Amino acid sequence: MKRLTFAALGTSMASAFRKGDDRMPADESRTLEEGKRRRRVSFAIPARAGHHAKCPEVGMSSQGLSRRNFLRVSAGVLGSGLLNRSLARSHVPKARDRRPNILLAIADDQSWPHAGAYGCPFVSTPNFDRVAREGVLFTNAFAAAPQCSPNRAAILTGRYIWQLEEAGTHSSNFPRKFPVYTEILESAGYMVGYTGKGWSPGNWQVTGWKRNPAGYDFNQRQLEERPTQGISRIDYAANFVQFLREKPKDRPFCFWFGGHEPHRPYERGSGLRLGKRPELVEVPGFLPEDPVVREDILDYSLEIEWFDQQLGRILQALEEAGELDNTLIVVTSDNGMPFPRAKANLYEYGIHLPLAIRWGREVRGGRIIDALVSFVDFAPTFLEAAGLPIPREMAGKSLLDLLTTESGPQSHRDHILAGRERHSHARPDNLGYPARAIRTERYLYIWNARPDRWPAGDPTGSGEPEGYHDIDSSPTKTFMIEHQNDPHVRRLFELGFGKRPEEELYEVCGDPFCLRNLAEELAFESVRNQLRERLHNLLRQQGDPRELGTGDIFESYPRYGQMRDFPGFKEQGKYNPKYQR
Ligand SMILES: [Ca+2]
Repeated sequence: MKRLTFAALGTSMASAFRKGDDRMPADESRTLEEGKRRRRVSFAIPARAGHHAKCPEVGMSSQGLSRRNFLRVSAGVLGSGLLNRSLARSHVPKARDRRPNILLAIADDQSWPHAGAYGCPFVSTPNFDRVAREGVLFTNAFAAAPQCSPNRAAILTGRYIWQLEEAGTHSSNFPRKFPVYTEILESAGYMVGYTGKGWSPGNWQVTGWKRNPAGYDFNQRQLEERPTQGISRIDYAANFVQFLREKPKDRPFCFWFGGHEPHRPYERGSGLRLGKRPELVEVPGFLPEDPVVREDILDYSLEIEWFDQQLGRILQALEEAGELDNTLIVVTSDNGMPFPRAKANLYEYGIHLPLAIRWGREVRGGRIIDALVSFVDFAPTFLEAAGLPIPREMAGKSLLDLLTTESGPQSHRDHILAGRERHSHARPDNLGYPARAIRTERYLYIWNARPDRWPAGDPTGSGEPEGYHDIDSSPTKTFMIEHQNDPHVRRLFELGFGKRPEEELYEVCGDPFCLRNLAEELAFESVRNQLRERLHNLLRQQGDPRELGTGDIFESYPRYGQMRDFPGFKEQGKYNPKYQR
């Protein structure tokens, strides 16, 4: 595969991100070239704890860009000739000659800054970067849940997890009654398939589905060799080619490429062994600075690169089939990195995810969009692109206007919502850790509905030595448990593993690692109160059982994954009668 030069651009942008103190509006789309030349970006690439990017100042627009700077940027865009193009073709025509194919490429457990296009210095993702360069790079895309199956269900249904009953909890079942975009497209004549990880983990058969909600299974083809023991044997690209071969020529397709990477377990030391450099790793501020952690992050980054290489092979197959430009391609992840205070947490590194979208000539390429977008927006986007009506039950909002409107400030939504219920079997009686969050451009407000419970799972009682089972087993987790009383680990251990107050508030533009809870600080009282009220109003409107006083129903839902030796209810695949209504 041809080596692309976009990674070099990403690196140069990375230094701009760190130095940048000048801001673009969050809802302003801009060109990558523009970003490169002017060296300005609107989001803070994470730096070590204590090094905080500036938040927008008073007197600037709410998006953080002064009127004067906005005019300068507009002039730059005009000078580049891009604005002229956009005026000539400002909207996608509604009626298309051919219905587009839909390709969703979704990694497993990759946090948002960890792609070359975002300036990450320790991962190389030329194919993600290509999609971003030839399409659009999103800097503020948010999962509906920080866990595999709940967020995947939100993608498929365009609904929030509190609207999905069993599918709102991890590794449960998927009620048959919820319409999913793959099925709507199939009814409209699309051929629908997936390779790798579809809607998972969980049991879809038990509720009457005849196939995985992500599509028909294409997982037969396997690799003869794989670079590490942690990487899946499934040959994603060969399975995609098989899918294309089986597809009748006159039918459009909808395909889900669900990489198993960078989900754990990793082959320990594989990053180092295959030449990754620990000194380039930027350890997020919520993790301790230690070689064990750096090497763990290297193993993670190696798997991100594997996913990206397979994406490259799939793009090549699309090109060879002559379908590249007639395919709406979405590249993203399902939740954040599998480390303490990231995956399964409503903090930035749990729900803020990478996203790039390409769609031939329908979406002008080379732009960065800072607008807030939610994963519940994907299903309506796919349906609208296919010329189909969007069911009323879908809570998301199509991204097509945002993608196809080329000039001027754009807005999509002024907040995103996310939530979590049960993750692993991590507490007595198979209880979960219910929490909800609202994220605006500047703030993240979290409501922990049961602060009496352990957010990462109970420390003991599982019959296993380590505890905290909502954190995936890993060298980093073990290191933090073993060193929890060391001075440089103690506070981070408390943040990642300890109990939390009912309310948390973070000013994420300056605190991307969510280390300083402002919820009890007097200066932020009115911000907290406003966000609290907004969140609860929205949840009430959407019928969230946690808001309506019937939230215990989530504790009743079956879990089909591994059960541990905690006291109380522990029957795999069964409803807990104690919490059924
Ligand atoms: Ca995942």
